[in-house]
This record gives sequence, structure tokens and C-alpha cells, in this order.
Amino acid sequence: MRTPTAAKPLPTVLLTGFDPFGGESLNPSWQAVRALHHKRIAGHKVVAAQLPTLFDTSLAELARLLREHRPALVICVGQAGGRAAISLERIAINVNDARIPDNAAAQPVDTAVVAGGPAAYFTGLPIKAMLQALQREGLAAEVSQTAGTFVCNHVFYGLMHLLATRRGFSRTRGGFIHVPWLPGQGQPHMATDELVRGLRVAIKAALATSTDIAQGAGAVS
Ligand code: PCA
Repeated sequence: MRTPTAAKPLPTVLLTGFDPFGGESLNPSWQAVRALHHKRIAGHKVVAAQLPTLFDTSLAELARLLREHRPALVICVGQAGGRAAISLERIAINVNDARIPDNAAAQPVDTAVVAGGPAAYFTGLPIKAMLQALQREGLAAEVSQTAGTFVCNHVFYGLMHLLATRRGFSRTRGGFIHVPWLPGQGQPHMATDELVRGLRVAIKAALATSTDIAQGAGAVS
């Protein structure tokens, strides 16, 4: 007689959003990612988690989440007030240069995210395929060439460095998406349900595309 085997757990997609910063009362990245918590997308289970807008502890928290969930795909999401489209970030740079204080009043100027690390990392996401998928759905989307030099770039660079250097993560893909303000925060804005739909479409495209149409890879030294 065959013994029943336990169902294999679904592979995980880790999605992170940030808490509000800069005196705002909400952060669209968290509003959008939390709506996808425990949803299934293309045979994967989504886990959504919040990162603090802090230079000091955001990366330790991300590293803890990676160890806990061992995701197949990681997408960190942040607010980019003033942008009009879902921004697929191409490159993370090894610089912290804060124009405003973070939520613990830290404001590093021209410091490294990782001392001695490469100058930059390209995203591990198939951003051109994701862009096409978003535009096909009629959603405002773009490839962005900079995630800035505040906590979002810090987390993006730290994520790519962790995936490149920590044992056990060589097959985990990751990257960063910035989202516009929500209505009420300022202009231009996108509605929460559009952001949620956009993230779903972006995740699906990332899972369906192993090699991007046009993609750099790895570290830039
Ligand atoms: N946006 C900030 C940090 C947190 C967030 O949501 C940024 O773009 O760096």
C-alpha cells in the first residue's frame, strides 16, 4: 500500500512594503502589498510583510524574512511620491544619501550601503517583460533608472547583495518596484486597487519569464 505523502508546500513570493515616513499617515506600498497577503498567484503563495523606513534595521528585518520564508521571488515595494506610474527599478547603487531623515531621524550622507560592496547591482527581475504585461493591462508603468538614495535604494541594494552573497539564495530572484502616491496624498496618484492589480500582473509576468527580453545581470563594479 502506498503511504500518503504530505502535500508539498507552495513556493513563496515575498512582497514587502514600507511604513509611512516623512510625516505622512500611510504608505501606498504597504496598502497595496498587504492586500495580496496569503493570495495565490501562478502556483505560488504570497507572503506580505512590512519593513520599517529605517536605515538601521530595514535590512536586518529583510534578511530575517528571507531566512524564514525562503522565497522563490522577492519584490520590495516603496512609495515614490511625484511619479505617475508603477516604476520597475533597474539598478540599485551602493550609496545612502538622505535628503530627509528616516523614521528614527537618521540622515546618512554619502555613506555606503555595504562597505566594500560593488558599486551597483542590476535587478534580478525581468523588468521588460513585466513592463509589457502591465502596459497590456492598461496600467501606467515604466522602467526607472534610479531608486533614489534613501531607504528604498538601501533596501534594494541590500536585497541584491544578500541574494548574491548569502548561501542558499542563488536561485532566489529579487528586485524593487516604486509606486505613486494614493489619492489624497498628492498628484499624480494611482488608486490602491490599480496598484494591487499591477503588482499581481507584475508578479505573474516575473514568474512566467526566466530570461528577460533585455537584461543586464549581477553586480556592476
Ligand atoms: N519610499 C522611500 C522609503 C520608504 C518608501 O516607501 C524611498 O523611496 O526611499
